[in-house]
Amino acid sequence: MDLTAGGPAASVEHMSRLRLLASFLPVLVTACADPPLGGEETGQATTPPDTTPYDPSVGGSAGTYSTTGTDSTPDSDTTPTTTDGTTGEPPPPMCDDAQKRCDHVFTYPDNGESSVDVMGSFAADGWTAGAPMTSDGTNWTATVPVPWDTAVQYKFRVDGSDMWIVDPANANSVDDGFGGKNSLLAPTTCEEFSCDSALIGTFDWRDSVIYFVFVDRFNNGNKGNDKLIGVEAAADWYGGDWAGVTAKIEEGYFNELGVNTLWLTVPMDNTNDQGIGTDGYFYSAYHGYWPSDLDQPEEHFGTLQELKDLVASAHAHDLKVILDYAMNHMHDSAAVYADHKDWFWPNDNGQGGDCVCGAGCSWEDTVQNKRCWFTDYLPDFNFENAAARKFSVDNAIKWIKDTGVDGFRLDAVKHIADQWLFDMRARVKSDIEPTTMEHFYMVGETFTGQQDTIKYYVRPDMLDGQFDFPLRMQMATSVLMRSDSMTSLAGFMDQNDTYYGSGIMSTFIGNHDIPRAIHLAEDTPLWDNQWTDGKDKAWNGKPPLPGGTSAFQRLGLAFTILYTTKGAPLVYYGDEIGMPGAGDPDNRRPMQWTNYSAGQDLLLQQIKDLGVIRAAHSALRRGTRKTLSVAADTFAYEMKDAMETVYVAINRGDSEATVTGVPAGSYMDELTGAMVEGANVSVPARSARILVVPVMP
Ligand SMILES: [Ca+2]
Ligand SMILES: [Ca+2]
Ligand SMILES: [Ca+2]
Repeated sequence: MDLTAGGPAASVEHMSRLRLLASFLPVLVTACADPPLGGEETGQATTPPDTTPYDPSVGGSAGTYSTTGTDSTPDSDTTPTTTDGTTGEPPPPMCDDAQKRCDHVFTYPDNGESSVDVMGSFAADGWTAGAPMTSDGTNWTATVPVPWDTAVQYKFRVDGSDMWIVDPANANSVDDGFGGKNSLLAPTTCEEFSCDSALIGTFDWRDSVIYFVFVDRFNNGNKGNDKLIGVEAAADWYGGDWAGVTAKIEEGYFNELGVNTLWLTVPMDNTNDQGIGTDGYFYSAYHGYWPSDLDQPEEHFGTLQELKDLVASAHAHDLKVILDYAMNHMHDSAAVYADHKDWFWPNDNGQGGDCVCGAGCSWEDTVQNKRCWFTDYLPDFNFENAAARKFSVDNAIKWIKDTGVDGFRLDAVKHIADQWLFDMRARVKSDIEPTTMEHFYMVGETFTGQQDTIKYYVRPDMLDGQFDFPLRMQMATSVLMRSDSMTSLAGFMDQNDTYYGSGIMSTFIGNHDIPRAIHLAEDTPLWDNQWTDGKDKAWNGKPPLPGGTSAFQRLGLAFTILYTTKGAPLVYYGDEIGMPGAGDPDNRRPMQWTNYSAGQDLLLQQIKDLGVIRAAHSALRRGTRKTLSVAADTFAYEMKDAMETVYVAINRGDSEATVTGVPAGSYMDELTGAMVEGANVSVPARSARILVVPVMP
């Protein structure tokens, strides 16, 4: 969505209570007039990036931005904060007993071992992978989610060797089948359980690296389907299409880049009407967020067969495909709106005014922001209405069946009734997964800095994950803009790493709703607010490609962190070459395919290298992160699983620095191929080292 960002971070209790009330809304809605949101024309937003309600793909609206749970030092002039006092933890996730897990702390006395892993029956691959333990000098410990109400057998593996030892502190044991014993943990239950993602299928979505193909702006494979509607070029259709994406798949562009998942813009037929934005410019529906016929493909993008061909080609090239699905609203030219007015909220705030978000109704109120219209020409589905909900979910399921896609990116999730998500997940489980035998990944967009609002939807009966906006904002300040320290980033990540439990978040530095990341990475950042929507330069004073290499190196550092930590990293098309652009629509320029600058070449090569390195090291994708050292400009951490440990040393500074915290030893730097000595690792300016113990031939 985008235009959203709105809504206060409701506590869960708050939200569910309001959801129950929602059907009585027409009489309950009062006080719909929000104060105007300030700052969006200046790029110095004190609230959210953007309120322009013409394009739900436009970057957030209202402000619930905050940095919940971080140790950053907010600047009251630039850091958006919530106006809503609600906080509160999300409820425990919902899942079957078979998926429930209780955290258990395994302990083993530290007698000077170099490493200890706890191995056992607690995980599907438990006896081969296990869990690495960490020592405080007295005891080795590891916190492991163990199956609900199920006995667990385990042993400790010492020094990574074949020496497996029963728990000296646990008298309960059973025969291990090899003439020895396994320690036995009695069945347990717990108040606070987690849910095992219990992924079915052959693809583990923790291994996903996502590339956002903004179809209209990517590659024009068929000039025969081009058709302009006559608005300014930057807001008109450009001509990119599914045939063009397929051509790039077959050229090997994505495989060479090292991504394995494509996110495609909304495929359904959009209106050919133009719509005016609050910036006074007219826009076409090139972005895909003005659907008018959910049963037809967008003719500018091609035919359904061409989309099927794209998916088939992607699969043949080991690429997954996820479709953007925008369920919140339709364009008012849609037949379904004419035929079923009762499936939509009226554009009426009950007080004699409209219910456009940010105008007659509020982006922030958790009842109003479910029913408000993003613009006065985008009727908002009322998914409290079971028939409307079924129509929408049926349609979403049909697109999966018709195209064979592997997942959805779901737009604006906090602007629809929760029940749509519950229904969608249930239908995916009953109608799709038994046939495909692969897990259908659903990642949501909730444009906010509030972690708890984002987390609310990350649960087995709703979403697998969401885009990690809070992480993106902290990365922008600490790595790109350097207005906050790496210490702040480390502190943020230390709590963010586990915040979403077993959810598979998509981590990112750029998307289509915020100005191009390269400009925050310039020696003097083009904006001084990480939340800016960049609209102040979207039409006039459009930024050029930065010269030199420093901005590209800083952006490369941000990607280095994303590619060496957990989550599904997202590359917004063109960010792999640091494409320039201010706010929407300038952040959606046609993809640049040739004539790269030295800085662009350097960044592109680094992204390719990072893809190879991430694929080669399971610890980077699935391991546990631990901060090893941090200072204003430097940051070191380890990523560890039972198979290996990888060390990452970052220096954002403009001169070479010594990064501490890596254990003494000799390492191979996977980025350069150089041999590097620990414990004090020398890292050149604006660069990183990814260190592994070299494998002896
Ligand atoms: Ca075309
Ligand atoms: Ca169309
Ligand atoms: Ca809505």
